Amino acid sequence: KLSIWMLIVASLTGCGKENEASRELAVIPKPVKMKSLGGDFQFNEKTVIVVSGDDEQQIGVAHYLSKLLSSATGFRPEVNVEDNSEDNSIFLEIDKSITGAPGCYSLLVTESKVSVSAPGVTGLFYGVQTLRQLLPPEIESDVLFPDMEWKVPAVEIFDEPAFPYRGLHLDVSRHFFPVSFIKKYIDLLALHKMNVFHWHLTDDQGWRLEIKKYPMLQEVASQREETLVGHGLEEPFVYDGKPYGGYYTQEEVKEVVKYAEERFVTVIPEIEMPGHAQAALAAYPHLGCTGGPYKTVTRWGVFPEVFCAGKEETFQFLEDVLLEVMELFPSEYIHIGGDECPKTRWEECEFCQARIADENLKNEQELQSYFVHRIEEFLNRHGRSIIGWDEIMEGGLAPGATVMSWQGEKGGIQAAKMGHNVIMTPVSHLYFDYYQTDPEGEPLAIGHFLPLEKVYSYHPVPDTLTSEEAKFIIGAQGNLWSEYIKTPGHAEYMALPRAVALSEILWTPVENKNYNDFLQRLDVHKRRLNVLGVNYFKE
Ligand code: TNX
Repeated sequence: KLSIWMLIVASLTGCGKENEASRELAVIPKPVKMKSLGGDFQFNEKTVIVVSGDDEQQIGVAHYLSKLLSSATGFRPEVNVEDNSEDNSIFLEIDKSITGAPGCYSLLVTESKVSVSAPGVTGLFYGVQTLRQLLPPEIESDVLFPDMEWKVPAVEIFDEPAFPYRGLHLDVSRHFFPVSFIKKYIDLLALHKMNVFHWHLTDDQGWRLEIKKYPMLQEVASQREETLVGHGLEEPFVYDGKPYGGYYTQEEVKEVVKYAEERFVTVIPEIEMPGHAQAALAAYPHLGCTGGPYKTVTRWGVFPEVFCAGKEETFQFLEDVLLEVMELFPSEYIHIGGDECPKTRWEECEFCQARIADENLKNEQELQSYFVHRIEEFLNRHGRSIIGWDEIMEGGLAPGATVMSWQGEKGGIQAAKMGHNVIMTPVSHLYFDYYQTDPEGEPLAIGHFLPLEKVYSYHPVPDTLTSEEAKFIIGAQGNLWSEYIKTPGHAEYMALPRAVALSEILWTPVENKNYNDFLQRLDVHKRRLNVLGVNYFKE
């Protein structure tokens, strides 16, 4: 593909040099301002890390960096609070005079030292991620590279995120993923300066969170009788006939939340209601309108059995569950689902109809709104806010709700106009369960087509919003639904590099985005992903 003529032309025009510089500074997401200074800092066995204060989190970032720098190099840089060596140090300093969006930082690399400065620890952590990406990819390795020169190109950077909410989602209900993979996923978010992991913990096909008060959730709702292994036109449903299940213990969840916290990632749990609830109903059938019996669902889709909105027991159950959820997850937001809730059972249910009459509601849409409202009030009383899929707007939006707009941008636009926070996650651009190339030869996916370039082209703020309304778009998120994704390797394959493109959409100012430049940096970045053992999609 590269002809000798192209190489000659490139060397004559100096293109090669530029390429070299952009390869050296192949940071993703692209920093806001970056200037190459020439020369480099050589990291060696005498390099120390110096922190400007004894704040626990700041020291935590320093140790994180020290660990990152140890395995491949064999040096384990000391962390000093006292600054007694000017040269050959990596400084991590809190500097309140630096201003920018939360997470901003500046990074200065000269031949004698590295300084990461930021008004807060989050910024220090992001500065460390940039420093990491400026080091050779081998730095990520667990095995020693004894003869390697650990050079960082001299550079001056100022950086800040364009959006405060930079999310990636994972559905662990349709298929279950082990804690080790959840941690790797969180590591990948951190590498790309993403800051929210949306953990889709419950759905019709499995409830994956231990709730002490309701043990049947573990025993029954986390299990299903068989697993759908594929579908084809000739044979629409193919099952393996083997039982499938799994859930996270509360201890494991605490471990994940702490792991994420150390990487400046907030874990937002999602507990689906009132729809996508059949696994919970299989465990506690009295919470459904008909009283069951129900089974944890084994195929994919939208199902009529939902939480009964008429019975008080439903609210009691959900409040108890949410109390335990709040104990485990310190996030401001709790995601309550709200999508795809068929109303057929409610139409036929005497309890639901009585509720509609008692509360003076017009119809089942308003009953759903009543449901979400009540849960919102409960969570608000405990100092939390709700996020819901855009269907929560049906029948009237709960007053403080944040809307996750997945059915295109329409719901998000409408919510922003009403003064609600919005997270954009449209199927058209951010559904990473869709095919990323010609389906021929690809592992089975849910359908549709979403190539990398289309993801990169996405901008979360629609032009139809005024600048005042645009402020309500707090960011965007990529969703990874796992109907057809059974293994960690397959999840990585679907998520990357599309999530890498997403990170740049959310961090880099839209006017600095350039797809070809991104692809060049991605080329270098892929070497890092290789060393990290990430099974990303390769053209
Ligand atoms: C729609 S997105 C769903 C999920 C499916 C997904 C598959 C959303 C809120 N609901 O239940 O897994 O499509 O792409």
